[in-house]
Amino acid sequence: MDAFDVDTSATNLSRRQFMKGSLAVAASAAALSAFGCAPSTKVKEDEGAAMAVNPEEGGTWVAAACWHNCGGRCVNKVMVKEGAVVRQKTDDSHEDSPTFPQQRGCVRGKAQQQQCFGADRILHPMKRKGWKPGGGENANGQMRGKDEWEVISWDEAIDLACQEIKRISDKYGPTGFYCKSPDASINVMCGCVRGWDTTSHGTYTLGSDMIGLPSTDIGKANDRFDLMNAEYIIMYSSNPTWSAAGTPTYYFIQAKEAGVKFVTVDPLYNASAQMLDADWIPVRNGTDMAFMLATAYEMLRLDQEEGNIVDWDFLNKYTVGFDAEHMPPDAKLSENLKDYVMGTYDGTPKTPEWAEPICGVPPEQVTAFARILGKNNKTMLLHNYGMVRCNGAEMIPQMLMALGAMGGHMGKSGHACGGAYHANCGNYGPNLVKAGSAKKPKTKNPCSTGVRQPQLYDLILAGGGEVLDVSNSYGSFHEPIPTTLGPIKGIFHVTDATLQTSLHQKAGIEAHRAVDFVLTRAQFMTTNALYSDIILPVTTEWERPGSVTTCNREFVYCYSQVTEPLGEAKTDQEIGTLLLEGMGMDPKLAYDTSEKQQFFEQIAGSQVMGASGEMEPLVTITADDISEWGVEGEPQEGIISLADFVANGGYQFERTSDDGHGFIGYEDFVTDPEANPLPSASGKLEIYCQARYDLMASFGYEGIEQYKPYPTYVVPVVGYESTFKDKKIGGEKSEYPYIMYNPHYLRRSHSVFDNCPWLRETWANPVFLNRQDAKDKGIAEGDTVLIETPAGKGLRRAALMDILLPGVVGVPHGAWVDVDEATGIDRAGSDNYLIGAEYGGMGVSGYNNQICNIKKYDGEALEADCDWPQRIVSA
Ligand SMILES: Nc1nc2c(c(=O)[nH]1)N[C@H]1C(S)=C(S)[C@@H](COP(=O)(O)OP(=O)(O)OC[C@H]3O[C@@H](n4cnc5c(=O)[nH]c(N)nc54)[C@H](O)[C@@H]3O)O[C@H]1N2
Ligand SMILES: Nc1nc2c(c(=O)[nH]1)N[C@H]1C(S)=C(S)[C@@H](COP(=O)(O)OP(=O)(O)OC[C@H]3O[C@@H](n4cnc5c(=O)[nH]c(N)nc54)[C@H](O)[C@@H]3O)O[C@H]1N2
Ligand code: SF4
Ligand SMILES: [Mo]
Repeated sequence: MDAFDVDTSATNLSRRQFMKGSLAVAASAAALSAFGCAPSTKVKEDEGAAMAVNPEEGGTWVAAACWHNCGGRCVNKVMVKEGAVVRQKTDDSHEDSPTFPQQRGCVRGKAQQQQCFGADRILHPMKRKGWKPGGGENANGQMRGKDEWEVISWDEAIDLACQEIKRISDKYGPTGFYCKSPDASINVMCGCVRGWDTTSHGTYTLGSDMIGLPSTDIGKANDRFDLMNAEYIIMYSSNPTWSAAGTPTYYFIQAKEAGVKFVTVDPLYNASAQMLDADWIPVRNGTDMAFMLATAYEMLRLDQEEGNIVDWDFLNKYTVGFDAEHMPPDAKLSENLKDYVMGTYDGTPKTPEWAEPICGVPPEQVTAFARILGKNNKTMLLHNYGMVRCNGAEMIPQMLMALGAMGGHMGKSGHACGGAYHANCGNYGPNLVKAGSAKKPKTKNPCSTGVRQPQLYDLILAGGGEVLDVSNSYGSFHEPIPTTLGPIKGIFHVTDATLQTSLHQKAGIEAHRAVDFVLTRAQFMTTNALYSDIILPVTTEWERPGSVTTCNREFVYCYSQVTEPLGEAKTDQEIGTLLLEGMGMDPKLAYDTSEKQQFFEQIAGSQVMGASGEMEPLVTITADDISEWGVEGEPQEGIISLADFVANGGYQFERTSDDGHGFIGYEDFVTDPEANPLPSASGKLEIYCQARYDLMASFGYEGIEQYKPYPTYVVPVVGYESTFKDKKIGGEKSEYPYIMYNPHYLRRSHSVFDNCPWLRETWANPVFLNRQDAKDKGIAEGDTVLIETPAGKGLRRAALMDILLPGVVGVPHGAWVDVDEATGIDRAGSDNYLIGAEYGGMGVSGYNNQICNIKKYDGEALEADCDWPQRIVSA
């Protein structure tokens, strides 16, 4: 690619180098020196990182950040010697035991040193050669992604950026800019139009509280010790072994060893299912509603024929909308779930035979699943969110909750129904330790408009237009505010990988080429950076004073600085400060304390559950500590000294199964529903929910007339039906006969780590194909496959699988797009290059039920990703 002057010598690490981590680090450090910068490392105690010297190695262990949105939160310790990381280890602060487990890291964490010291780090401010401030022709926008780069000074970078920001701001005001989630400096400097998206929690993002669930359905599954009391744990669309590394898998293994039987409902017999020896219910992506409705039908049938399946007492007392006798007072439609399932309204009972052509699950498996959900079993229905990141999945939250309620699986030991997500998966309950706040000032974006993220690109390309503003910020929807936006001329990228992780990437690239100015903070030549004009080198967390994060209810991690900033990299706060100064504004409006002070505030404000049952200060801080750190604060009494807290890498609350800190979700509500109402209008679980439906209907998005205020089967705007001509299941197949989905993949945390040579070698990032599908298409293992969708084309090498449902194609999430400008084909297999902007219902980003075709590629075969050169831009 023209944009890179590529130096491959330091990058293609062999397997032997991978095995010898320290050698490989030396290689990266050498590459940095060649770049005019040898990393220097700060190990002085007075810098806040109290480190235990290891005399044997002559190095120093530091608790180092692993800061990504990876689903885990683990201890990651590095030994720093002569400016390089020479060893790495995980939690060894105490002996490991099932009740007091170490917070062990994953392989990505071990490759973290290549994030900080990687040969491809961006170390200097860079400018795209063809860009000049002033807009229009000066921007030379079509060259974004193709142009060459030049190193410029910080002074020049800030001066150019501020000139352009002022110009755009003066002419167009706050709506002249776009940033998915602006930071304090952007809010103060100019403001911007924001993008909202349904990312992690899919359709649970819309009003979970309105149906009586906690926000995004997180927090009402039980404490880890209670997993052992279940007879069955259903892992619905859930693969914590991949997507929640750290302790969750360990807790599930303990349940397995205690005799709990596992069931997985998933198009893939995933790694968690394999490890837990789960029974597999293979459901086609985006068709869970059909499967769930048939399960409800079978529960009702079995209950009538055999009894003891449906917990009528639970339904009647704690829910509304299941049947005609228990409707919520605000219902505008006299319909209910039970009558819909029985076919009262449409003459179609939602039997397993009705569901099978849609969801692909054999009827006998539906019956078996219905029995497991029966009221006399101790069953936990734990879900992740893959099945709601689908078009048409709007009513899944209500349906899944209805199934849990039909079996009465809430509020009792051994029973649960709720989200099992990220680092808290398998372990919910009030926090026993908690990180303090950094106490940064609050800033306000002068523009309140949030636009559905994938729509923004079309809006930019159209030079502005009408939008319906429906979401204030992540997770909070409101009645639509029709808004007219003018042209967007500037794009900022801060801490999101927006151009890579949002739908409609092809239009996104064009939109980036259409504006006057794109300013990106980056550590590497990421996709955002590649299509920018000015890149400001930002530090990694390893180059900052440190921070405290709440990892799970039992553990807070405290990490410290590993090295001085590499090259000319600066922290986000330093960059924000320079920009504000460049704009002639007071940086104090955005940042009123030092980063060191913020770190200290987090430590001082950290809390632990005390003997009294109240949260109390966690860390003991002396007057000497305060003067050594050079910060402002008051001495306080806690249970661990500041030096130990920093050196150990935080604090873990030691648990036992009878410590009184167990937690059963919904226990208070089930014990006394009047005294402890849920957040819904009726205070109960709303299987029929007028409020959530009315809010969604007010958006007026496509296909809304198909929906009801209770769960029904809806044909999605794009989904399985679209794999047939005329959307008729069973008819002739369409041009795109397969369903594509995006597993969150081991190599990466979203887009992060995709450039890491060790991880590229470890995880190949293939396209997942069913073996028979591949055979039918003449595709063999390792062949280069062309994946075609209505939105774009991408290449990946084939991995053939017997554990993937036929008709399903897995394109792992987050690969850095690499468009061949001649063919328009993306060589990297970026998920979002293959997805457009179609949406309906609530506007969910339907990552997991897109349509595609696959073929053996007749062009040049792809090399393995680990043999691709890194994106190294030389000065
Ligand atoms: N097709 C498809 N798209 C998806 C998904 C899917 O399943 N399929 N999943 C969605 C989900 S669930 C999510 S949560 C989103 C995630 O979307 P993003 O949050 O956009 O993804 P990340 O790759 O984590 O982006 C973080 C970026 O911040 C940069 N960064 C790291 N540290 C710093 C720092 O200190 N300062 C600055 N300025 N930058 C830093 C990283 O290099 C990276 O570019 O993606 C969504 N997109
Ligand atoms: N390694 C790694 N871990 C991560 C991340 C990452 O990027 N990489 N991202 C983190 C973030 S922010 C998030 S939001 C989480 C996401 O975490 P998850 O939601 O757990 O991740 P996914 O892999 O998208 O989906 C989980 C399972 O759902 C299945 N599935 C997909 N679609 C459907 C469907 O329509 N129906 C059913 N029944 N099953 C389906 C998939 O096959 C998969 O086994 O992961 C977190 N952890
Ligand atoms: S799970 Fe996440 S936090 Fe833990 S070591 Fe892996 S990448 Fe780091
Ligand atoms: Mo996410």
